[in-house]
Amino acid sequence: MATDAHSIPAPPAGPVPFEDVKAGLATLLPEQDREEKKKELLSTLPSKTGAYTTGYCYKGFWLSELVVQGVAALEQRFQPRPDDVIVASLPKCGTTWTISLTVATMVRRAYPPTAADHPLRRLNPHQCLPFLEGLFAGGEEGMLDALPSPRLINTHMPLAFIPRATPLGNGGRGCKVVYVCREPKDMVVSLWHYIQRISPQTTFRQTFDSACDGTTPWGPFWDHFLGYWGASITCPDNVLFMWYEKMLREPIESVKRLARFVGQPFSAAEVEANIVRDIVELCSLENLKSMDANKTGHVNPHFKFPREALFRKGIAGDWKSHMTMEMACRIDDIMADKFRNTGLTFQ
Ligand code: PAP
Repeated sequence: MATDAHSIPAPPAGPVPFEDVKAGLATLLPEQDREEKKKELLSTLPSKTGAYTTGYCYKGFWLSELVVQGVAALEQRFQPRPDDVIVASLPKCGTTWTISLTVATMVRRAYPPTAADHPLRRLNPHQCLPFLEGLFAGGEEGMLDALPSPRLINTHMPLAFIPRATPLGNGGRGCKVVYVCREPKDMVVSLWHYIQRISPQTTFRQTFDSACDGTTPWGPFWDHFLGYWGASITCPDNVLFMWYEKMLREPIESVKRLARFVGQPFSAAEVEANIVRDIVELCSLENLKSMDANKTGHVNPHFKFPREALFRKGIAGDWKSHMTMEMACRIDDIMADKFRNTGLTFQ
């Protein structure tokens, strides 16, 4: 019997809003297996108890207990597809904004930015895509296999832990990584305000000292930045390096660059129809802040950061109202030392 092609529904094209599909994708490794593996690994790692969590140093990077749980599996087993887009960053460097812009750019055919049912109008941006290390930590990595391509994935992991994301670590075939970094002094200020929401006793000085000694979560910040910076130079088709400050100055150009990078450039007709401007407006701090989905709930079930804490001032230079000259010089000196001869600069 001849197959009627019209009766076969087309497979859903990605990226799909993760929150909408994740319940149907659930898979779990046996709890005991994960707990035992975690204990075994933790006992071998240097640790440091900070203000709201204990960090463990895994291959030079400081990870929380939860993240450590899945890091080895992630490193060994995460196999990106060539059309995956991974949004990577250190916390407080512009993750939520970059996720929003990437989601809005990549789903614009299914959901034009002015659509009333746009995922960013009903979900927190972080709910729109899976958090890579969260899935591996929870034994839920199988969910990734079930997602339609192109997949959009978020991570705070250093590039070293997703080695197959670039052609160098994957026999010549990488995926796409959009990395956003931020001037470290502002990153520290933003991190402190965020930590305060679950740990009000944490002082700015404590957060600052942790950043300077490299032990803030997923740090040291310099090694995190430099891993992706180096790859953006050697593999520019695979890693796009963005600066939060530059995105603030040039939002339209930044979104166009992002769209070209992920292989979905805006047509002249789309630009004419103000689609780029509409995406920038949809993802603006004020607009996202006003959405119900961003006013209630928590970012993740383990650390009870309120979602609304993801949206604060969103400016460059806030460090000036928090740091003494001595503090600012200390970070500037670290940057000068670590970034010397790398070409990485901040304006
Ligand atoms: P995360 O890594 O925990 O997701 P992340 O989104 O990287 O956090 O950082 C939050 C910062 O981005 C906040 O900066 P601030 O504390 O200096 O204000 C937040 O205000 C800012 N931010 C969030 N959304 C946007 C946006 N749409 N536009 C510009 N900045 C934003």
